[in-house]
Amino acid sequence: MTAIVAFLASFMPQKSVQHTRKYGLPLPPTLHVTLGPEVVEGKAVFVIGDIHGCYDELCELIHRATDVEPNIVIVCVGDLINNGPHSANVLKHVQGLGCHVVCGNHEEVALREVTNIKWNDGYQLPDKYHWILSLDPSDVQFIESLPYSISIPSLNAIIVHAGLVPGILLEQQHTNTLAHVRNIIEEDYFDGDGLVPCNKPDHGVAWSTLWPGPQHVYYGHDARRGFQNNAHATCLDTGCLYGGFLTGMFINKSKQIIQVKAKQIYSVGKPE
Ligand SMILES: [Mn+2]
Repeated sequence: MTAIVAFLASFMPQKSVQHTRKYGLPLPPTLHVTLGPEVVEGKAVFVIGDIHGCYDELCELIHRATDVEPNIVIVCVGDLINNGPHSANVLKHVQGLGCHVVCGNHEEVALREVTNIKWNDGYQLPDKYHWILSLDPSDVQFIESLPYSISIPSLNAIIVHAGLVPGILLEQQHTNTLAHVRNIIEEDYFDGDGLVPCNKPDHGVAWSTLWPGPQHVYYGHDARRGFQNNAHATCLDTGCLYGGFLTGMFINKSKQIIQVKAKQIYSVGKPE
């Protein structure tokens, strides 16, 4: 089935995407970043799932990863922040370590709140976003600059926060897909819109089950389904925020997975 969907999708005309961003945010300077040999050659690439302010678990995960491979390049799938205990610390730590990060839906929310604070006199910042007030301008610039995908051609890998619609070129994928999609609704190709991205978990099927490759996609955003290892897509969001695990994976050589158990349940309720 997957092969058929991908085969059909590859023949459909590509609609040209209008690049916009949620909440009317300006686009980052580069939507799609490529890490070439000058960055990754001779190093182990370690991809880390959704952190959501879980700073202690992040430090432990990186410590354990560097015990395995001292020379690593770290790539984060986004949602570094919000709803967890130490969002600002996580932001500063990943910058200090020179991690490569893609933009998640929660980075967009943080930028929306920064804009609200800046332009709306007397804006009542919700309590859960008060951590934003401790950011330096350079931290905000860092979030503003985050791309929506990171490709590593030498490893045949793409890292995004949420996912992709099969049959659409990476450069033609909408930012809302890259940072929000969970499922795909299959509509008629002639009377409908073909493969339609959707972020509701109970409509359609997981996008990653339809993704045909050839690149392998590493992503997060789907704590409800948790770790998923499809033929050409691996989900690394294992709900640390909800008392699950923070997961990282070496994506060259060993494919070794390292997990750190959450120190506590930081958010109750159904994982998003
Ligand atoms: Mn997310």
